[in-house]
Amino acid sequence: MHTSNTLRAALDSRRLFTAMAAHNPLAARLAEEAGFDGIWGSGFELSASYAVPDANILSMGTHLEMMRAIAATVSTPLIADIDTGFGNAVNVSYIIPQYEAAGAAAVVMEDKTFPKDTSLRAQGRQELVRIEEFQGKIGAAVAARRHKDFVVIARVEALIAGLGQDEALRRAAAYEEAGADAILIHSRQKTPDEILAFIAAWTGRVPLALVPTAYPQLTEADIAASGKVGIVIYGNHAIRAAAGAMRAVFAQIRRDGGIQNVDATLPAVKDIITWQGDAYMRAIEKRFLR
Ligand code: SPV
Ligand code: MG
Repeated sequence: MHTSNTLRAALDSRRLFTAMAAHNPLAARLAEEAGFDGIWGSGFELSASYAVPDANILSMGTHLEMMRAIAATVSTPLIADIDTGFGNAVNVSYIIPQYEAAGAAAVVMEDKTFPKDTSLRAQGRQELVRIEEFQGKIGAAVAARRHKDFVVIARVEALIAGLGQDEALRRAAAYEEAGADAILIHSRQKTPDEILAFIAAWTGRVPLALVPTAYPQLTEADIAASGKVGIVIYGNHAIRAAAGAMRAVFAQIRRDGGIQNVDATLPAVKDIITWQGDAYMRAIEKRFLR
């Protein structure tokens, strides 16, 4: 079974699907081990791991290669963040089969102009394309998929751009009409009110997807209770955990003048060896090395 079948079945079941961000295969493996239903192939995380802003500084090829590496490592569905689709509807037609071939189960494409600016930055440059143009990009994505269950998620940035609920609802309905399988509605308000108002007003057939980074008080139980949200994406918790932990450990080693105190606080080298997939390699050795 292809991972897009798994994701499609989860969406059809209306059970909440949980996706954790990953910027490399190790993070994806740990997320899978922790019990998340899938992986979010976050552009923000990958950009941060290259120490550049999440503003189409990295090429599509860099993101695609990371998606290939992640999909080769985990067996849970990978939802690839393709930003604005790296161009117009023509570009989208060409990249969707590449993301499918890389092993993604879904893409999320947002209705901003290329090059985008990141959504959660205060005073970011948030410019949206015309509704008709984005409908064309969704149509191109849907027509280009090779596997019928590959999931195309349209992301509405109207609330991020400060254009209000009416514009967000108008865009979401237009994107559903163009063939989107789900609508990701994004908000950077510090309380969930804006998102809850959108959910209450949403009368479309397709499920919604949320990224509750800015309003972390909204739990999975709250989200599931709405009955309209199919996916919750934790957008940046892998890179924040990793960056925070590295910073603290590096500072302590400098303070202590050595690794004598931090050592016991870190995962053991044998843990890393396990997460590298050592057991798999040893089984191959045993079977084939003569
Ligand atoms: C990402 O993780 O790259 C996202 C989510 O697109 S956000 O950063 O909140 O825009
Ligand atoms: Mg992104």
